[in-house]
Amino acid sequence: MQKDQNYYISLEDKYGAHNYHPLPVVLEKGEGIYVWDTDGKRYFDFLSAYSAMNQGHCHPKIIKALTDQAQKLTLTSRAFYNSALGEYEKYITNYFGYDKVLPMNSGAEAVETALKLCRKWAYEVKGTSENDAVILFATENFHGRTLGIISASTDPSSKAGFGPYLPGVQVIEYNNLDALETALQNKNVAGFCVEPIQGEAGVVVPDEGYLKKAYELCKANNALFIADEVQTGIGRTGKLLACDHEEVRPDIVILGKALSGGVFPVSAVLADDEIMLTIKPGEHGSTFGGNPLANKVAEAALEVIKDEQLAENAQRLGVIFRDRMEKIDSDLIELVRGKGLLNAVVIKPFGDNKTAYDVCLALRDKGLLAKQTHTHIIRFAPPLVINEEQLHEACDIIQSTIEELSMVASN
Ligand code: IF1
Repeated sequence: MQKDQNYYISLEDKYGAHNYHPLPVVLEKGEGIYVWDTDGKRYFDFLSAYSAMNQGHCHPKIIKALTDQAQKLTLTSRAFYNSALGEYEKYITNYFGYDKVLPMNSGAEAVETALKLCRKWAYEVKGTSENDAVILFATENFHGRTLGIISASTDPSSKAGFGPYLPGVQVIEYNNLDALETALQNKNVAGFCVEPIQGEAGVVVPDEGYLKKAYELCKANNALFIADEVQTGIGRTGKLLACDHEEVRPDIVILGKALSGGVFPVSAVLADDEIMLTIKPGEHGSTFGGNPLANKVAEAALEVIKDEQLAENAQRLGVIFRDRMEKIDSDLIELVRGKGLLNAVVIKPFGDNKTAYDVCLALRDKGLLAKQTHTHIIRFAPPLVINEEQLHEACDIIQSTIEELSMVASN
């Protein structure tokens, strides 16, 4: 018997932690760029689970890798070798051009792993005295929800009420090279952890050349450039990694989300031997890190990105999307920004204090799902498998929704 959406929503309200405030829609099925709610209504998915679904929902090749491996061996722990890990490690290190990979599960775990590697490298290679390492982060950063990571947050909703915080963390202004150069004068700085484009901050794209110059400043001061590509990586911004737009090869690359095509929690840290081998046996790990299921799923997910040229598709369609948004004749739109198919539209408050959330509700009613961030910004990030015709159809929905709300607001 078909249950109405409030049945599902009330269950979550009664039995689940209230750590989210989801848009009121209950999804039951996903395929490619579409999701369906429990009433069978179809939506364009323009959030892609925060860029985890670059390959589209339930991609057959990735699902096959999952189901095949699930019948054989799902987990051994790293107490023993397994036949899938070495081949995956060879595949992903060749794919991205690094000596080694440290496999983890969530993005936050991979970020924490990168920070531990950075500190270890500082003490064992750079020669920083024990417990004096400092790692730089950018204002408005988002790297996950662990106590270590939120110690670097400048967002009260991520940080407040969870103290005390991790020492050895310093925040500098994003997209400000002078601030970075000044901070690097402190020889205890071990590294700079940064998003090439800030996702949660609202798809904030730094000035052209920022990443390249930031990397050079880190190298000039014997500090590691750590790129958090959890959201921007795996083709999302129109290149395999967002750092590729400036031909920057980070010392440490952090991957997650679409590394598995949204099928399974898989994350990874890539680095060369000088950094990676500072962690010795027994000094770091995880029960599920490098499990056979994750290895096969991630390999398939990465193959799909290359085979279907999804980064190139994101690059081409991103230009079309931003052009479509910029052509919408509405004073609701303050600005449009992004790279590839990671884009955001900044909405001016309208009507009686209506915000981007109200636009998302209206978009939902018209069959397109997107989510606001920081009240006035709507992130638009469809799966990279979207084609030009589907993109225009989705843009038509966004355009008509915004034009109709503009009319209401102006009355
Ligand atoms: C939430 C945000 C996005 C990330 C970057 C690491 C992680 C994330 C650049 C951690 C995760 C997710 C987390 C999720 C919502 C979503 C999010 F709004 F929180 F900030 F995408 F922008 N680095 N981002 O974006 O990866 O541990 O989640 O696998 O926590 O609400 P994770």
